Amino acid sequence: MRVLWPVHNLEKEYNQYPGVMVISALLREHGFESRVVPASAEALNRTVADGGPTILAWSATTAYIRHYLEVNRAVKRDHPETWSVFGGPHPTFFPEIIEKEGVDAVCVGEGEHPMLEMVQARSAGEPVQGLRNWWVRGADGTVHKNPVRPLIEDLDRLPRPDHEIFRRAMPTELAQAIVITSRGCPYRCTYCYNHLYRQIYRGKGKFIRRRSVDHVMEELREIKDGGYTFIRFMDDLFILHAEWTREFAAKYREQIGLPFSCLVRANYVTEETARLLADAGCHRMTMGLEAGNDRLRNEILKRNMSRQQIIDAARLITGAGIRLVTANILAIPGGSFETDWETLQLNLQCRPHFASVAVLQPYPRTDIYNFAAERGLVGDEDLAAMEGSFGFGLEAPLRYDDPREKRLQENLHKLFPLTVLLPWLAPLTRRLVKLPSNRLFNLVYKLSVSFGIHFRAMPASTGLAILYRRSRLGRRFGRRRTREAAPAEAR
Ligand code: B12
Ligand code: SF4
Repeated sequence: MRVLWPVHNLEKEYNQYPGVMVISALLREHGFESRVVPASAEALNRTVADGGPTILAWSATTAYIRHYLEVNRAVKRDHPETWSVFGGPHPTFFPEIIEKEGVDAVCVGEGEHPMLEMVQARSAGEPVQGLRNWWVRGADGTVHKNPVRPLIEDLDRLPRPDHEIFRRAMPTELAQAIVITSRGCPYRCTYCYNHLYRQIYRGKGKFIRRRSVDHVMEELREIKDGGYTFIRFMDDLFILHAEWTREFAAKYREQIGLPFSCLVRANYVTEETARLLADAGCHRMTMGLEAGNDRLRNEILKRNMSRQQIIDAARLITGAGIRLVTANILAIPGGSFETDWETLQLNLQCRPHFASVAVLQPYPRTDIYNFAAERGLVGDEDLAAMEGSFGFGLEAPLRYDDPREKRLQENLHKLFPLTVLLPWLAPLTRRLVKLPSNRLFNLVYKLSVSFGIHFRAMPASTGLAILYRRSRLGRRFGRRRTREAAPAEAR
């Protein structure tokens, strides 16, 4: 039995999916073939046709689900014998996608052991209807809805993530590696998936868990040997545990030393942490600023932090020589263009190296979605746009009584990163946002984001390597190189 993990736009993707990597490691440990493949119907049909029994394993966020369901449906029509399973954030919150054509089973929550059991049972020809965490469609069409098992208590017992699965599938060498050292977050921000996850797992074990520093170091040594130049820690709150951070900083500096980035929260940034991580090689910290207006930030988004905490943390981070990237959200329900402008102002005070900015995507079933829906600002029919956006949309999904207000907010979104890079533009930006929406603003947005990510948020060599890799030239040249180097099973 082989497991294929389809990934959208694989030839341009430069990130790996840690959830897929850890499940894949477990499957390979148990002798199953597991590989990442391009998520297109033509490519999948070809691959499925020339192999044995196959499980298509889709790892889906809301922004990708529509596309994945469509491709899966097309493949299943030609190859009904293939078994299609879905997992990841969207299926976890919407196991109802089991009703969609071509979906055989949906995994709710953590997928390591559920997936292993599913693959073992399918290859042995045993029934799968009763497997925990799974919603399974039976032969007669009945849907079996099984409860989730407890959360994995000790993350050190999981195998090291299978970075090879992405390296083999991607056309050129990858520059940066994504690593996760913990699961869970103590906060309940209304737009984030954590409060929903908590509800699913209430009474099913400790929510916040962390791998030991030594377990993480083993993974990092492999990554270093693999030739990566940058490590991107994507834990929800990397500096949550002060003692862990101290041990990590000392060992990382000694054993790894590659530049890295991590995600932090203003109220956890201390002088000591910033200094320790800077000495260890921290190149960038990404910090949620989210909203400049206190009411929006604390009452609506439930961020639980003051302006002063944000300003102090920014000073500590940049003072330690670490690059600062802020994460911001515009078009928040209950807000306006003027509150979005306050967000820009707070960024100008913090002086980040780059400001990433999104128009709020109120993902269904989150508290912010319910808040907006109760006020008639969003409805089920608006979900379609989010389910097919492939990332942050350029349009605000909220409904507006006044189209001018929507235009102001959307235009500010496009000009935001550039204005933070060049603060003297602020008076001009305030005038420009009144113009009709136009393609030039979209272009300015794309160019300033690309510049900010590749040259301000990453070391220039990594940023350039990624840009090259995504370019036509890089893809053509790199593909040849990988063909020569990759083992036959990966082609
Ligand atoms: C790392 C990360 C990324 C990485 C990797 C994405 C990925 N698909 O793995 C990158 C940088 C590419 C990324 C991009 C985006 N991300 Co992101 N990201 C995260 C982050 C911080 C950690 C994810 C992670 O690795 N967790 C650890 C692993 C072990 O958990 P996991 O991924 O959930 O996987 C487990 C289970 O879900 C399950 N599982 C997962 N897939 C499958 C598949 C099968 C078949 C099975 C059985 C089980 C299974 O088993 C896994 C192991 O237990 C999460 C927040 C979070 N804490 O989860 C946001 C998060 C997943 N991202 C989010 C978003 C919105 C995005 C983007 C849309 C943003 C954008 N502007 O483009 C894109 C989508 C890109 C994409 N194709 O997925 C949202 C998704 C919300 C939603 N409802 O969909 C999250 C939840 C954050 C949030 N705000 O709430 N992201
Ligand atoms: S602090 Fe970050 S990860 Fe934690 S709940 Fe808030 S947004 Fe989510």
